[in-house]
Amino acid sequence: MNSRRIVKSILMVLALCSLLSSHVYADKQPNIETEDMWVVLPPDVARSTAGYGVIKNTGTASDTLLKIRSNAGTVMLHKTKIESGRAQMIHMSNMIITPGEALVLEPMSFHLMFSDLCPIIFTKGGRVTLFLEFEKSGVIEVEVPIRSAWD
Ligand SMILES: [Cu+2]
Repeated sequence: MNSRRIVKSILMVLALCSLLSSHVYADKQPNIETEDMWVVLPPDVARSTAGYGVIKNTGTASDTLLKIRSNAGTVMLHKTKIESGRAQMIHMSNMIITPGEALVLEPMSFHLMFSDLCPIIFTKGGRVTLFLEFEKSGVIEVEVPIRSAWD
């Protein structure tokens, strides 16, 4: 190999590297983070309870929340809607979170609805493990404290 051919092949490798790295840089990704998540400690007679907090996307691409599971019973994403003076809860089968946006879970709005409660887990000071399944980010596991609504 003469020196000109060596220089040429080095230049080709460099060009290829910069192409690859610019591709990685341009590849947009979602980044899901949770904040202040908590579950309401239900009264002994209750069959359901709610969970609140913030699920945000700090990445550069949208992601869709497809499913939520927990170790403490069935959990669904609900939205409370006021219709002719009455509060109704709507099951949201999925939810798109765009970059820089957050799904805010709070009373009278979006919330996690737990049913078929596992009584061993729903104790004061207990924790619920949530599995948030996203289209691109995959399954995100979050440990969520159980608190009394009056604390
Ligand atoms: Cu609900």
